[in-house]
Amino acid sequence: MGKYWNEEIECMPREQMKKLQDERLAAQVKHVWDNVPYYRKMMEEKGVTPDDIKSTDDLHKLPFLTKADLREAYPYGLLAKPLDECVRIHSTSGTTGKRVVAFYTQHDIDLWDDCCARAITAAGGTKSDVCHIAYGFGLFTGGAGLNGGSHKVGCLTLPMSSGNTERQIQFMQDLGSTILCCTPSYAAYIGETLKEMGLTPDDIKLKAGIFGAEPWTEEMRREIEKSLGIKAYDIYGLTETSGPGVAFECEAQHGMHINEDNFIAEIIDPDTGEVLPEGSKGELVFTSITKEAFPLLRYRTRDICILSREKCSCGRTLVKMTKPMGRSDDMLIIKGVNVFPSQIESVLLNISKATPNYQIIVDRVGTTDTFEILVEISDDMFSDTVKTIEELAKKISNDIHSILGIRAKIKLVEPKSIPRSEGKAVRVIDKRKLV
Ligand code: DLL
Repeated sequence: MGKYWNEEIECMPREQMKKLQDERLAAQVKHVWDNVPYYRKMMEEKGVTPDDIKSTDDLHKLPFLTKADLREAYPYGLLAKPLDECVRIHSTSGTTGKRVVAFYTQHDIDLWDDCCARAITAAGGTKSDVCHIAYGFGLFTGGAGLNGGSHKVGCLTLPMSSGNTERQIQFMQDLGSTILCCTPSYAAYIGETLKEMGLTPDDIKLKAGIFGAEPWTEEMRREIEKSLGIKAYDIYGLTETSGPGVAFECEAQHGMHINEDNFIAEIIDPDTGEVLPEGSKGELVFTSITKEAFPLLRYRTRDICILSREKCSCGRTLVKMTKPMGRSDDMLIIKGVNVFPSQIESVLLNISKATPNYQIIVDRVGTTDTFEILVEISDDMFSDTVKTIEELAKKISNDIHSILGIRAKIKLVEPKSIPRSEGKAVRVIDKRKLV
C-alpha cells in the first residue's frame, strides 16, 4: 500500500494542476451561471459573465459569497442541480445564527469520500486498519465524511459517533481500533478517561488520530499524542464546501495540504477583500470547482491562515494551509485588544500544572470589558497549598499579559468542573452579546 491515495493528483506538477484548475473553474462558473440565479445576479451586478473567467488568473473578478448569502438563499437558493439528483443534505450546527444547509449529488459524495480517503492514507491508514469514528454522525459532516473515506480506503470502519466515552474505550480494546477520528477536544477527553480507567496507551492499539473541526494548538497535539500513544494529524473542512477533507495533514505534521483538484484557495484581506500575495496571513476563500449540487464560488470562510507552496518533505505538491489561527468572527476584542482563544490555550499548555480545560468569560461593567479565564488545575495540584495555587494563577496571568498586553482575572477551578465536549468545545462565553 503506497503512502498516497492518489499520487497522480497529490504530487502533480504545479503547472499541470493549474491547467486542471483553469479548465474546471471555467466549466464551474458556466454551471453556476446557468443554474443559480442568485449568483448569476451577483455576477451581473459586478459586470462579469462566464466569458470573462478563462483561468484562475481571472478568479478575482468574481464576487465573494458570504455566510449571509447562504442564509438569505436558504434553503434552495444556491442549489445548482434539480433536487431529485441530490442524495444527501448536511447542515452546520447553527450555533451562530441560522443553519446553513449543503446538498450533495452522488458524484459530490464520491469526490468528498475521496478527499477523506487521502487524509486517512496520509495518516498511515490502509485496508488493514480499524478506523474508529467518534465524530458526530447526523447532519454534522464529521462522521459521514470520515466514514466515507474509511470505506474507500477499505479500513474496517467503526461508526461510533461521539459520547459514552468508556464504551468507546471498551470498543477500542475489544476491536483493536488503530485510527481514531474525532474532534481534538474529544480526543483529549478520551485520553483523560483512559487514564481514569486505570489504563495506559499500551492497553489500546491506536497508532494515529485524525482530528479537526475546531482550532487546536501544537501544545494540545503533543498532549493528545502522549495521552493516547499516537501520532495526531489535523484535518480541515467546512460544511459549505462538503465537510472534512478540504485539507489534510501529512507525515510532516506541518500544515495541511489543500485538495486543489477540487478547491481553489485564496487569501484575502478580511477588511478590504483584496487578494494577498502568498505567505500573507488573511482570510481563506474557497472556490469549489468540482461540486455539482452546491458549488460555491469565492466563499469567504472567515478562517484566518497562511498558504504556503514551500516544498513538502512528503512529496505532495498540493498547496499547504497553516492551522487556522482563529476565525475573523471568533476573534474577541477585549479592551480593544484582539484575542484568539488559541493564544490562551497555548499559554496554558506550556504550564505543566494547568490543564487545557478552560473557559473564557467576557462581560462588560459600565463601559469597561471584564476578562476572566476559568482554568482547571490538574488532580495532583488540587491537594497543593494555597500558596502554590496562588503562584500558579499569578504565572498564568503574567504569561497571558506578556502575550496579549492585557490582564485577565484567573480563576483556578477544580478538576472536572468545566463541562467536557464530545463535539466542538465551547471555549468562550461572551456575555456582552446578550445585552
Ligand atoms: O467542522 C467539518 C469538519 C468535520 C472538519 C470534521 C474537520 C473534521 P463545520 O461544522 O461547518 O464543518 O465548521 C467549519 O470549523 O470554518 C473552521 O472554523 C473550523 N474548523 C474545521 N476544521 C478545523 C481545523 C466542520 N482543523 C469550521 N482547525 C471551519 C481549526 C477548524 N478549525
